[in-house]
Amino acid sequence: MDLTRRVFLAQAALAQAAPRNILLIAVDDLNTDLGCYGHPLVQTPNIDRLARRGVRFTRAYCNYPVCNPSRTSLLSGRYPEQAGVLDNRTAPHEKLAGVQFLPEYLRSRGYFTASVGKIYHDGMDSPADWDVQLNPRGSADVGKGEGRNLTGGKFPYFHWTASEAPDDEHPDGQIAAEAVKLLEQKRAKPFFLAVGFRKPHDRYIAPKKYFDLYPPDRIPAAVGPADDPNDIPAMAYPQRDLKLGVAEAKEFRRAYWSCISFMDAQVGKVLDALDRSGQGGSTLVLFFSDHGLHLGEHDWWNKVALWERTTRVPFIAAGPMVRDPGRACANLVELLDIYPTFTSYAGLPAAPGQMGRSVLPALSDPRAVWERAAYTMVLRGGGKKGRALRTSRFRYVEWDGGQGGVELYDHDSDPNEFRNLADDAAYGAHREGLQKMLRSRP
Ligand SMILES: [Ca+2]
Ligand SMILES: [Ca+2]
Repeated sequence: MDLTRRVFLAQAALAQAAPRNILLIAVDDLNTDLGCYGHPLVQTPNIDRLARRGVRFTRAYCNYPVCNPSRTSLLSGRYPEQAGVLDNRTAPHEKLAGVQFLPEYLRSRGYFTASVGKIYHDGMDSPADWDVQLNPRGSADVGKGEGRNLTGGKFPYFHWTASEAPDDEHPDGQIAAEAVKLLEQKRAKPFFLAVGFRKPHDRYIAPKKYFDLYPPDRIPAAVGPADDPNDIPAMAYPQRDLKLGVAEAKEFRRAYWSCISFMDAQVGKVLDALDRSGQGGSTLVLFFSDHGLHLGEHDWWNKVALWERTTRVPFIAAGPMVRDPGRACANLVELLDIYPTFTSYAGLPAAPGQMGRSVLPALSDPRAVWERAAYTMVLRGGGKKGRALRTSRFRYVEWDGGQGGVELYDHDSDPNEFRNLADDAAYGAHREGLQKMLRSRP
């Protein structure tokens, strides 16, 4: 059967069956500091509620630890080097002319598609992607309130504000409100609604009531042994002039977590609207972040790194096929698995060139176990690359093909990646196997 005929039959099936709606909730710069991922302080009752009715993936990884390359990779279903987008300036389609990204693919096959907030890196959507695209930016007053820059102004983005403005004047409050309106509309087509929240991305601005959830005296100061950086290659750090004192470190964590709780409250508004709409039973909901963030681990305070803290992301799926809800699943997942997951749920043919695989089997069958490796890369100065593999047990990283250093961490004994075992002879066979696996990657 030729492709045109297959697409026609798939569209006909789509029109007859119960609508297979998709709600994608993307969060910017969110690590796994969430209640449902076991964080002892961070309050996220709404994301936790989604996890209770879905499946929470505990080993999900981004393919690039920066906004635009990560989002381009997952929206195209290609690894970053294949997509050719390794920075925040290159347009997603620049090297992929003619390739249908996820929204366009669903739209051209019968879906109503809508983007609210940040899905693509800002301003980089293709006109063919969306029926509706909304990007509320908040009122001018959100920056008013107590706060300060934590680096004396050296890094402008290290700024927090306990805002006096209420939720609905902030960009994320307005993004939730627009998503709620779209969920309240009746339409004949199934929908793909992509809601992209902006917090906890810097600057760390949230209404003051969320800061009040985190009394300063409860915020931890230290996060690892002082000698941790000693066995880390220099190239692993994007820069070494970013330092925070103890007071600033605690304020940074408090502000980041406050932004998470604020974002969580907005997620709750969208989930409530989905329930009220009566469409929850036929909607696949996927919650994820484009990459994680360091809060001082390994003496680092940002993203653009290849450790667990930046590459690991929350990834929660809920929908009508879930058996045994509330379960955690340790199967390895990459963000580029999202595209084939959605086309599989929609009952559509897989899009050409997809490098990921659907995670749906893990939702419908708790016994569905797979062993894969997650691949993440990052670009350093002079076009030099860092490339990392995460298997269920190890993280293996090569900087500049090994010339800039190698890292090997054993998660069975060292979940915080404190001890680099790359030069440990006892791990020689593991290192060799991982190197071979990494070098076979695109
Ligand atoms: Ca981001
Ligand atoms: Ca170390």
